[in-house]
Amino acid sequence: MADPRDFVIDQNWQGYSAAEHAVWRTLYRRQAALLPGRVVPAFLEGMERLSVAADGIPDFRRLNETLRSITGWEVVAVPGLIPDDAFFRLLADRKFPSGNFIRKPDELDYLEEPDVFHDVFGHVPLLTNPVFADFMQAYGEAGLKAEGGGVLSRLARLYWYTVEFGLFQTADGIRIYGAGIVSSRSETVFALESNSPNRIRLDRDRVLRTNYRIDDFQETYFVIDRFEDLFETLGHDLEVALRRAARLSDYTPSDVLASDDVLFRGSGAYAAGKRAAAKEAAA
Ligand code: HBI
Ligand code: FE
Repeated sequence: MADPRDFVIDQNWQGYSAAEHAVWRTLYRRQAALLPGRVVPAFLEGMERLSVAADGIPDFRRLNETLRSITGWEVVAVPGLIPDDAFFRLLADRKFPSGNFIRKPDELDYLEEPDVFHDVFGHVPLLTNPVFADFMQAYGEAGLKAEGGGVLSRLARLYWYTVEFGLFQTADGIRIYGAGIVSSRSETVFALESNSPNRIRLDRDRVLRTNYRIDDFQETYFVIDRFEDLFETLGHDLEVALRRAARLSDYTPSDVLASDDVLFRGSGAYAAGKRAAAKEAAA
């Protein structure tokens, strides 16, 4: 088992350049203008309580003083993606690993590895919500258990379609809460306003069988009504469900099933356009 302490590094907050703080401010201002009315209220409350800084990349030591006092979570710096077991161990200990680097000014909208803007701006505000905070810890514990069983890829789908790309049905309409959406200007608009993707009520066992795309907007988003729904995905014999999902066939990211509770049936036009363009380029 990898020792998470081998991956945790000093944030070296003093080491950020003025240009790096400026990248944060640009991204922050874009999202702060876009999110009201589009993100769940709990996220905006978290942003305010943490004052996830408009003025530059936050110093984790200061951020953690506040975060620890609210839910006992803290942010720790890591150099990039870390092994699954170390990732889960940290979550189980209420430590959220954040990349300490920030994207370059010429890649504001797309990057492959999670940077400090995705990790802190995207993930940390909801860690002030007690139910979401407990879910994240429980997910880490479930991950540690799943490692032995060879079913981790299925559990990762649950994280992907909730923590990273989840939508939330509120009395005022659909809102975003997944960090991958919240930290992306283009996907914030796409996930809510495009006619292309499907929006389907979250069903844990269905999601465990559903492949996802890491290179483009999602073709299907799954919708919850309350953060308690997330917590419940980890009960109901999760380990049995993971083994079953690993035996059964996978669904593609665009499949819509007869058993789905479909809130919005997407046209699929965005993904179809991308596929046609790729074919053209290859021909
Ligand atoms: N490491 N830094 C970092 N951030 C992640 O989100 C992450 C990781 N390692 C593994 C991992 N995620 C996945 O296994 C989970 O998404 C399931
Ligand atoms: Fe993330």
